[in-house]
Amino acid sequence: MSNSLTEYRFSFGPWNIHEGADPFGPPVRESFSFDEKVDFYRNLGFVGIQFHDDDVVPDIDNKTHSEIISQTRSVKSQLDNHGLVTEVVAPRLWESPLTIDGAFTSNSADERQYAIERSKRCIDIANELECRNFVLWLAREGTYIRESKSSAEAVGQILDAINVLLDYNPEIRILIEPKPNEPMDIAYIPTIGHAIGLAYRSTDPDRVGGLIESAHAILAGLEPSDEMGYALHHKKLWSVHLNDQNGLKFDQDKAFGSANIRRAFNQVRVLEENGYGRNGEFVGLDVKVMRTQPREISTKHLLSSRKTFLNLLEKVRTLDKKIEQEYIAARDYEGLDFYILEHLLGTL
Ligand code: 3MF
Ligand code: MG
Repeated sequence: MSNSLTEYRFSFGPWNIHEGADPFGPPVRESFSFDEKVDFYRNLGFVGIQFHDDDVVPDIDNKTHSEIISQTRSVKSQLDNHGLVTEVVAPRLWESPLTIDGAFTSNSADERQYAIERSKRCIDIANELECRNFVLWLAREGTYIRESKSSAEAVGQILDAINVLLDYNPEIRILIEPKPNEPMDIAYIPTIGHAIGLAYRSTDPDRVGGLIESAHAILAGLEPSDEMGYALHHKKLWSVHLNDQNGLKFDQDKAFGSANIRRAFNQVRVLEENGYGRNGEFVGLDVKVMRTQPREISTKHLLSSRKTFLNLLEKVRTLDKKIEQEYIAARDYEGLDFYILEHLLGTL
């Protein structure tokens, strides 16, 4: 690893600019069009774009293969014109009437087949966008009641699907984005440990890794920076969705650092200290603006999350390693704890 400082590159998905609907209320802001969203990126300090397949090709299930490719090419040239690159593409496997009972783990063979075909189309899109990163958020791969499926069999079905997709395109890398609890009651692949276990069991372990979203780790009752450390050790942390979460509630996607600044500091710390970003990984965000925010200023959560990352990066880089090591050597973790707090507060 060279001694030069990592120049982090940031990404977000178009769904991060949204209309404020939640399960209990309708949209409160007019939509921005896809073109308007693309125009925002550079001004907000972002060069990477995260996609769902149907962000690129709306109504994808009713399009022919050649329509999918030509629509993707037009988005590619739009991105080129803006100096944007595609970080990841993910098949939106949780909205179709054919995935109500799960995608790769549906109890219907036809529905499982649909999920595979849809994922292949998504890989074709990634390929046209010159993107190798295929994200699998296994949204509906779980159960509302345990008795409806066999969990052991379901894990095999997910693994089989991963192997089919690895085989379909020899360039693509699969990034599993684990989440424990939503939209299903319980998910089959709830943590990064589960995801990495599957990676090693696949036909090409070097091409299966993970994406960790802060809030998803917190919702599993885990410490996001340690989850990241686990994946970093395995060289399988290929993307992150930084955000924040106030306790074990619904998936809040709060601005990074807004609920717990020290927890955010430790995420930046583990990324920085383990060379994240040096192989082209992006610092991805997955954040929602508050429902209360007026439309004209409904991208502030993106600006602030990126700035918080950079502010905390400065804190990581300016932490006095010598002092830190002295506290550790003396096993004075009380002293270290307070040193970190004073450093974060700027009261030293
Ligand atoms: C759900 C998520 C998703 C994924 C996205 C890309 C809608 O909690 O975080 O965002 O990040 O589908 O994988
Ligand atoms: Mg996410």
